[in-house]
Amino acid sequence: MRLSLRFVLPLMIVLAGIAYAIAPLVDQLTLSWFVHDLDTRSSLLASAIQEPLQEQLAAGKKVQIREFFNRITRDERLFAVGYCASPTATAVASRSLPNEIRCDDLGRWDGAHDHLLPSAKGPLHVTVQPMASEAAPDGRLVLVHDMSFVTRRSEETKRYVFYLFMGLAAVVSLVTVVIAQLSWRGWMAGMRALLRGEGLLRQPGPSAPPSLPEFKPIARDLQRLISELEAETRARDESQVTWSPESLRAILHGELRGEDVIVVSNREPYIHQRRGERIEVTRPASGLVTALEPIMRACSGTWIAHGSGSADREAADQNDRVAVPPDKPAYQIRRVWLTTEEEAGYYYGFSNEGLWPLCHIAHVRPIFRSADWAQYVAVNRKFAQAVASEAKTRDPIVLVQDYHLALLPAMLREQLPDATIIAFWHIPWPNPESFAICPWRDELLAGLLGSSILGFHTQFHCNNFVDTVDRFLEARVDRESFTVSFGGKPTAVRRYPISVAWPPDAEMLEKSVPDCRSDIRRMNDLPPEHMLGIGVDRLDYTKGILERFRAIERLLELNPEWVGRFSFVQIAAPTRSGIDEYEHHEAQVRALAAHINSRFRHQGPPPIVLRIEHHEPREVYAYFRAADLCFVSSLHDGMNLVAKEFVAARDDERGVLILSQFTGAARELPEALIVNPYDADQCAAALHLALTMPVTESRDRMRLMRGLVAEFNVFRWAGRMLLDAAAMRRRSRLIDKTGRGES
Ligand code: GDG
Repeated sequence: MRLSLRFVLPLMIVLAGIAYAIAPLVDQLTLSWFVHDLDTRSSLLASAIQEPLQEQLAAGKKVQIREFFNRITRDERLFAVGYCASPTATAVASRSLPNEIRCDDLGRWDGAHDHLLPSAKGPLHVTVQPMASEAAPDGRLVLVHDMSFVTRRSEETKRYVFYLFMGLAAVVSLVTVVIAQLSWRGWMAGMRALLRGEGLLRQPGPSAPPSLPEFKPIARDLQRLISELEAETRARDESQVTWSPESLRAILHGELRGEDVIVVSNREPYIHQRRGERIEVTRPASGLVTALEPIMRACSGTWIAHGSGSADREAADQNDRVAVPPDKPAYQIRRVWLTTEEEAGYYYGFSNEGLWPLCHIAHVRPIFRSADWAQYVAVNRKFAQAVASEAKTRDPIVLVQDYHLALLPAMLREQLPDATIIAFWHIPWPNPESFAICPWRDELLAGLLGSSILGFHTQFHCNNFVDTVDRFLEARVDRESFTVSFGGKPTAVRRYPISVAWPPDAEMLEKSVPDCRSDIRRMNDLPPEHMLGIGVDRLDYTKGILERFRAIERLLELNPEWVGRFSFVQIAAPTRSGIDEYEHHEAQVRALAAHINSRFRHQGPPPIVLRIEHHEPREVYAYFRAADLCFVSSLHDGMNLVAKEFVAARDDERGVLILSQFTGAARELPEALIVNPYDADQCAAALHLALTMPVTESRDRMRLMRGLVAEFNVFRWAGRMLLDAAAMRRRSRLIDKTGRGES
């Protein structure tokens, strides 16, 4: 309506102006037409009255002539008639003949252009016609017409012209507004399709909107603009937020209005184990659990995971749920039960003998068995059913974790089409050639592309994923917005570098650094001033524990002054014990540690203290605080949280971090001593440098790293994903609303 008025009013004003401007022209034109009319009329009148007039002139009856003239001037237009026998005669005329018309002055009307004579009553039209007779060869007849009607007609004509132009304005406006409205709707529909990512390609299927070529040139610009605006807003918002459990809770309540959040992972955060008469609760050694547990405490949602503990069923209620943490319940675990065959095929087989080595370049061959794949599909479906039964709304936010559940996003999309599914891939994504060897490559890609957002730790892994899709699937890849459209649904591929809680739980830092130093040394039979290195890992071949030990051996060879003065404690949590490769690896780790210790032991404490057992988080932190250096030598690692935990644990700003260049963490912590774990000499040099580094230098490095981990903590990791999900939901609700409003 406002649009129409904005357009119609100026148009009417312009047309009224035009009407006003052309009115004098119309006047002139009509006047010339009327003058021409009266000229013709006068000639006709003259010939009509010629005969009776000639007769009366011949009879010399001037009085009758005058009356005759008076009679014929009763015609409303004929104002006066006169006759001049000669230029010197007096006119015989009707009473109304103006005084200005005299017989001796008739010549002025002969060549006159407009024949007009102004008078008090209005303009008069004067024509002089020859009226010769024998008695008066120069006789002339004067006919005077009243032209006041011309002024009246001219006023009327002007009015008509004005109305005509106004009418024209109304019709033009109406037609234009209707056309504009129709085009605007079409344009808006196109824009909406673009924003949904549909306008750029013709989607398969009969109901798909047609591709609009006129939008293509602006599509990219528009999408880039939106991403830039989002990134800018996010950066601004993020920089203003101190990321903590409270800010995360505020996001959930503010941005997501406390919507239903469900986490799904293979590993559960609390495991109930039977120890004789007692049930013990343990927390598994898992980077994923370390990261997500504080998030769930803040969100109070539901965490769906495999119930793997020997007392898990006993601890759960009849709905397979248990409230955790046990001492201060904040959220629910919903346990999914797997048979021994399912666990063997899905977890040990396809996930850990297939996908794990496939995605890590650690030179261990992946093993793919079709029986494992069948279990993987079946278990993913089981998890999908559990999510559907736990969802309290038709559009929950589901956070799908890791490579065990690659098919889950697409399965969930079938059951909960309106859900916002965020899948996070915690391990590296290899290059397309490496990934392509998996016989179920396309199924895995299609499964992951069921998610709304797919996250990786680094941009490099995002690029590898998008390259893999581009190479093997019929999907549209937009590298500007980093979005993949598969089967008409877009998936945003994003980098979300994971991190640790900041500040760490107060109980982790309860014991002072000097106390940790002395207690840990005493527990390990090491002298009080002994230099100490620490490594904390699951006992996995990707973590480079063998390479780490070789580097220590090399250090002792190259710098024998450290023999007897330096020991390295390796905490190695048993993991995936049923798999041959892991058993073999554990044996190799034990043998190498024993070999190095036997080689250098004679001169005091052993160089390597190997602790192959699970440790509680407090103990792990005590080791971090007691150590002079921490060595992370992964051969390939998505992020590696141990590196960040070591930094978080050092509130004394001491300690040196040696970090493999093949971890995601190396991209964020350049102040660590970055090494290639395959290069034993380089690693040995880094160990020596760490052991001799001046306090000022190690403090500067540690300060910078602590600044980064504080700012980019795990609450920010989760917060960014949830903010992106919230923005996505707002956008799709707006599109739904405006789309419905129009139809
Ligand atoms: C995957 C990716 C990514 C270790 N031993 C014990 C123990 N741990 C804890 C550590 C740390 C966690 O386990 C290991 O985290 P990582 O990040 O090193 O590695 P993955 O388990 O392989 O995790 C990895 C991570 O997912 C997160 O996305 O960083 O790249 O491979 O928190 O402290 N914890 C306890 N006892 C132990 O004996 N309690």
